[in-house]
Amino acid sequence: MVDRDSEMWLPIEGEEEVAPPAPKPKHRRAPNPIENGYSANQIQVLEGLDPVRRRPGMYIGDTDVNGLHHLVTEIIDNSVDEALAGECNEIEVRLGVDGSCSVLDNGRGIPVDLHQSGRPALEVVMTKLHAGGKFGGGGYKVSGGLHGVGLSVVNALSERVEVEVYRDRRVHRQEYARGIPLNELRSEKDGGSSRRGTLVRFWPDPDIFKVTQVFKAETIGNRLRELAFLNKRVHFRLIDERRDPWAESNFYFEGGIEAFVRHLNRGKGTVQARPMYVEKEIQGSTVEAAIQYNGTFSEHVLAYANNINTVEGGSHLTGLRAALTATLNRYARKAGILKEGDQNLSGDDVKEGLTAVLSVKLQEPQFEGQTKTKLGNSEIAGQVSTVVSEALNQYLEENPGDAKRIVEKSLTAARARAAAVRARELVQRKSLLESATLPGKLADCSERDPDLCEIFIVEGDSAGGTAKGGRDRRYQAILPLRGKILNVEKAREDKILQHEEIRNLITALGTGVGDRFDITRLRYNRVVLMADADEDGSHIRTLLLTFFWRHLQSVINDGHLFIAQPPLFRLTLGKRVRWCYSEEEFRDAVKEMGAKVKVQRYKGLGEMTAEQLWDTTLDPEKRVLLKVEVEDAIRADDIFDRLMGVAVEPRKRFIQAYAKTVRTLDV
Ligand code: 0RA
Repeated sequence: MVDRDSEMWLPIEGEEEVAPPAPKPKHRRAPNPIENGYSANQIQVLEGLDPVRRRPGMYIGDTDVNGLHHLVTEIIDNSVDEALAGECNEIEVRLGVDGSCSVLDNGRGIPVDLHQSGRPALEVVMTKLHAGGKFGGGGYKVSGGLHGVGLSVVNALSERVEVEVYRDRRVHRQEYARGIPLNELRSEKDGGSSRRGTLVRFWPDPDIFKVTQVFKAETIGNRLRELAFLNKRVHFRLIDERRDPWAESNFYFEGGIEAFVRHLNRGKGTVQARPMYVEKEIQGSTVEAAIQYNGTFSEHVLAYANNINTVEGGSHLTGLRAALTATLNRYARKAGILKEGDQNLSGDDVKEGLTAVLSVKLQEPQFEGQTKTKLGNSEIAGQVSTVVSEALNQYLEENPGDAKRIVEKSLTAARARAAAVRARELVQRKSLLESATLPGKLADCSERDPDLCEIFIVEGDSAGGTAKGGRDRRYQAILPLRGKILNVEKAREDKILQHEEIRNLITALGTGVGDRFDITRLRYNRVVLMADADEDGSHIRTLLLTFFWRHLQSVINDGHLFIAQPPLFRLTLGKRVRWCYSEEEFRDAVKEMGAKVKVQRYKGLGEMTAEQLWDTTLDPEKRVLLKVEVEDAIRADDIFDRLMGVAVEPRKRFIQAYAKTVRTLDV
């Protein structure tokens, strides 16, 4: 496997293939702005895409790095639609030194014949809103509903786009600038080649995007890997021409989401030798599911509808869970593992150590919810449940050893859960009562409006003392934690909730935990982790991050979690004082201030006075907080597994690599 960009991901033996080296690039000129005037016809076209240029956020979310990558996704999704139609099995993405991104597929090619408007279909697709995927009557059986407007949106937001369509031994070309055709569609013989497909190359418009030269190979590679899992036997390739030598990654999975589940479970110990896997068409939908229990206590279920990660869940996920619980209970009764009088396993009992990927493809997906990532189609619940129940039942019958281990794991979970309920009640009951039962170590703020409040979670009592002295007590609370908190990746929920430091933390935050977690009860708008700038501090920070990720995820997702940045050095020259927050800044400052400068290195928060801590780290006017953002939930899970989980070997390397790049904590 060639996947040099992301060493986070290890190859799966035999699953990813190495493709032949990519051909040399043709030389490309830089994009030109619009050179000439345009005809009446083209003005109309401009009007068609004008809303996109005026309000890009409506179409691609934002005009930041995320929006930029959204463009790439839009283009790739069109090619994936073609693969869904069974017409394409190779998709290649290239990132050019000239700031371009190209997507090439070997599908049927965008139609080039005349549309009823009198213009070539390709031009209409590129220049009219909503003329995307379902264009031309033929359309697709299934299509990623979220991204329907694709090509024209990218065209509108690009300084330049070049399209080539290979069909009927001819190449058809057209270029555009900010959505306007620069010329008529041209067509010529394809030099004897009978290839077919579509090539779209675009240069994002610097007038629209805050940044343009920043396509992230890792972000795009992660999406391609996910798509390769979800669309088995389609080759995905990423070529980063900006690197020297070029970096090429290939993603191809014969086993589809079965390989995905193996991938998610690697290094976690298995309960089942191999995943249960099924793919079946039912009433016009395709249901594909892979399930494998591992040796951990966490649940990891990913649900997709038409390749879109439905993070808010929906009817398909309901169907999967119903099937899992019902089938395991039925089997456990039949096999005599559950006896008469024993309670049934609950939905929660069968979650422990569960890794599952569910992918449905359906005709007319309805996406609902806040972020349009909840599948609404009610018919799909029954379809998923039917397919999964039947396949899982057969799997259990054929693999009695695995079946027994799964059921017994669920039974153990049931017992542990009963204990956890008791432990949790202790925490919840406390947090329901107001400040009287807040942890004694919490130095709370006087303000009561959560929007205005911040809490600093500080390592150690001594640093806690300094922070208490330095804070603005009106709106800043301090919670000192003694020593290291528990590694939640290695413990069951009941153990976690018995841990005093964790209980203090949950009580102080006010949200509760588990099925009674309620983000609206969060008592502070900003939750700031403040640890020393050394290895110990970074370990503690990671433990805390893991805890938030696994148990209080909305605190992260809703943008409440931050990391404080205490300074590393204090430089003084006469009366001049300068704080430096990184080694780099320090080196530059020393160069600038000269050899006479006095240097003090700060190893811990405790070495600072209260006033210094305020000046450098607490004062909202001067401090720099890093917001914890999760760009890619799959990767985040993976990182935390590796950092904290059972696989010990890669852990150290990660803590080191990761602690340094904790800047934006792009997990
Ligand atoms: C509409 C109809 C047909 C193909 C496509 C669109 C198509 C669009 C894209 C976008 C990127 N790659 C693509 N490949 C195909 C079917 C045309 C036919 O029936 O020949």
